[in-house]
Amino acid sequence: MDHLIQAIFDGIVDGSRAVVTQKVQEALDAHLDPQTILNHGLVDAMAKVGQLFEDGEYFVPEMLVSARAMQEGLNLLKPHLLAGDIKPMGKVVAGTVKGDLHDIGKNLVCMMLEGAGFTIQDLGADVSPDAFVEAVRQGDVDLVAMSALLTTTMANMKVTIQALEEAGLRGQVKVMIGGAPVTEAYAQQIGADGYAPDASRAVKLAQKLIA
Ligand code: B1M
Repeated sequence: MDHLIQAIFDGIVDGSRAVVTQKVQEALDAHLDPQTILNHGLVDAMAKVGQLFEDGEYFVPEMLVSARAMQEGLNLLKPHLLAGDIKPMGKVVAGTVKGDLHDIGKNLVCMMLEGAGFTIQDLGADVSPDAFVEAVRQGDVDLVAMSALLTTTMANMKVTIQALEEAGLRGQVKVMIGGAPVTEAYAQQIGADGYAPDASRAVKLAQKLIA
């Protein structure tokens, strides 16, 4: 079974959508745990891609094809990550903040939240503070979930919280944040209600925040 996980890992690193699709399907057919496929096949491989980029071996095009391969794998895994007996939870407005195009982590968080019964309004990537404010203004939102992967775009989480305050909407919603450069201390510093380091802890945090 390990050879399948290794093949998925290699498929992501090589940016081969065909290999990833085929091997994820084979792993599912072989009844491998979807969480194991996700964490060791897909997520670990993207960390490796990041390392290769840092080492100057990969450039943006390589990161992009790996990201596309990863998204294919995630799409296949999605139905298997959703819990069987879902009870309806609150509504989440999610997005990657302005200036930031990294959406895989945010997609994964949305997927897991959906699996836990939350209704998701996914605003996508490069989402302006105004777009978050407008979505909250439309009503019925319990939680705003913001993702950032760049140290340069993290600051837009703070700007978005300020925009919610200025619009008089901050009191109506909880705000949670995450993404590789984000920390608990940063969440406290900018007045977010919580921070989660990964998608499964994002689900636990969301449940806690709206309880
Ligand atoms: Co970019 N990139 N990238 N990139 N990229 C990083 C983030 C980087 C760390 C790579 C590196 O140097 N090692 C680096 C950032 C450095 C920094 O700021 N400190 C970087 C850079 C520099 C850049 C560009 C500036 C490169 C350039 O143009 N010179 C550029 C910026 C573009 C922009 O956004 N304006 C850029 C572009 C890209 C691509 C477009 C090519 C592509 C993204 C494609 C896409 O997302 N559709 C890309 C990729 C793929 C990466 C890496 C390799 C992988 C990111 C990823 O998808 N990881 C990344 C290196 C790395 O992270 N090791 C890198 C997998 C994903 C599942 O993990 O997103 O961390 P992650 O999400 C996790 C947690 O963080 C958490 O849960 C998720 C699941 O466990 N989480 C949350 C995320 N959001 C959350 C929200 C929550 C809670 C938890 O609550 C709301």
